[in-house]
Amino acid sequence: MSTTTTPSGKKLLVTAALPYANGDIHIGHLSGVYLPADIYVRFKRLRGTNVRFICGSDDYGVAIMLRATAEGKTPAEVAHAYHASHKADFDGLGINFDIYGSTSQNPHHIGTSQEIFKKIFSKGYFEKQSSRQFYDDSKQMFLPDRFVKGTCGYCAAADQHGDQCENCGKMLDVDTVQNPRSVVSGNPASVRETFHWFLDLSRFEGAVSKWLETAEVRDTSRRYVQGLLSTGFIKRSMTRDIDWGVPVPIDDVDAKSKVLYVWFDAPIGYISNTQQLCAERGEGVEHYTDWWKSEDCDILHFIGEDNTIFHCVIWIAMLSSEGSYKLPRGVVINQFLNVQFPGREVEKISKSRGTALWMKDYVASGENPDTLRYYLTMIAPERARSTFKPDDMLQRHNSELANVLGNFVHRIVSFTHKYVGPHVPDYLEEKVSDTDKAFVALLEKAFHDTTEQLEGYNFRAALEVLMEFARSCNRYVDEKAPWTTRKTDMETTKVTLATALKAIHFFTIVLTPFMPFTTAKMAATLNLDLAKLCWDDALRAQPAGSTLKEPQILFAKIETSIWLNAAI
Ligand code: B3M
Ligand code: ZN
Repeated sequence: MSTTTTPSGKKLLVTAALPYANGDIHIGHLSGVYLPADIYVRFKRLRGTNVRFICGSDDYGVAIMLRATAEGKTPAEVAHAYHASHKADFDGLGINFDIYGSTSQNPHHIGTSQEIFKKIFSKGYFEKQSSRQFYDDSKQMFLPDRFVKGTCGYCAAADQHGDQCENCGKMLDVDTVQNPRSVVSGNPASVRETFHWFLDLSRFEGAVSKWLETAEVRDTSRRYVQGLLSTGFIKRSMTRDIDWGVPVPIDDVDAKSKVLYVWFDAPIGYISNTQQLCAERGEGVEHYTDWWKSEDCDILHFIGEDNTIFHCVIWIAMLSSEGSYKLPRGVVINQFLNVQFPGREVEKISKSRGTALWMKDYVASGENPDTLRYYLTMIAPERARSTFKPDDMLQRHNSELANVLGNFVHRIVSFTHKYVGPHVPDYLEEKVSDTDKAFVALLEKAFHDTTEQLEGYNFRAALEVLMEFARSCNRYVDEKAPWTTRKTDMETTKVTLATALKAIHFFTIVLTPFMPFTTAKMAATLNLDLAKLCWDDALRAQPAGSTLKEPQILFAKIETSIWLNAAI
């Protein structure tokens, strides 16, 4: 069958935020970033677009150093271990990146980051400025924000990080933290003067504002960036006094032993991972420009709400000042996910409070990955925060996936085997009734609505359309009652079965972006090679006579799930 292309026919580079290599992946990460990105990529591939899906671990920066100090390891050891663990989690959930790179292991990352820094430097966009920073005399090191703890100078809350008070929310600095001490040694921290290279973001207000006019971003995100623009951008230091990162590549005595700010090198990880992918595919590293500097390719970033400023302001400023890269076509931003355990209040996802639900636990439990993919998509925090409820997931698995979708597929394939044998029945056109025609019209409408919602990044609405159609499928079968008509009117029964099988064929294709494990089973039952099918094939039926295998149980009913009592 044919393969379609998108109307524009452009290539597409999709990136998902690079998770910090200082911790594991939890449901909030999955629902906010990786799952919607994976759904979108699978959808666009089915539509015939040439897509590359880029991700990898974000290995540098203070967060990884802190974790290394806590675990008694080197930062590289910590980063490599979490990198491997992320990869296993994503594989287990069917998040199919073309590459899951690592900023500290990618052979191109340091060079590419330094090249971009130097280019921006040579154009005069950086300002060297001195600033006062906390210092640990015993360890002879500067202490970036999170390496210092002390009492908030505004509200007197104890034990606050050096950059922000969690109690009163105020930003803290060297003058507003009292009794500062080093997290590394526990000793009191002193203050020293140091030089850094600042990017004056206010010079890019015009560029960001222009980009925002045409960028594809959700309304909430657009308003947020417009809000930032209305208060004006500030200068931000793009260098740090730590030794885990990309060395600052300029010839200046004050730049020695400094590294790039992790938010400078991290998004460049999207580029260096593309370079590595091009090299791995034997195309040559230099072909990354086909994806990053070509009019023939669009770039789309998927991120969580806390990364908005970095992608919609700093990254746009970096790319604009560098000058040779394309700006992203869009940034798809989701809000945070909360959790609610049975009998408890809605809570934030928090490691320390035990409300973070880890991907590796779900994967190890052996529960159906598609149940989690389904539920997280149905509650996706696309426009507002939403709440994950383990009991709700279990209930919806049983009442929606098992009772509605699984049941429809199972009974139609079973009836077919029983009434007409193991193949798609042929039927007489004159036996097609208004009910059958109305049902096919519903299928076509579901197809167009789902397509439109997916093109608009409305993954939740797209899946709702499909589940609503699945309910119509059961109603159709109940109305046509093939178990009765088979006794008196075999020709009508064949129409019913063939029409319902058309719907199963439809689901096998259109549900693939959402639930790839399940549709692989459905494809096996229908003897379909999913790799050869495209999105528009969902409107076609399998030819009469195609053989069918025995149905498999797609969703067994479940009575419990690993997270039901997780935080009690
Ligand atoms: N590592 C923050 C985070 O994991 C950061 C994203 C980088 S994307 C270039 O939320
Ligand atoms: Zn405070």
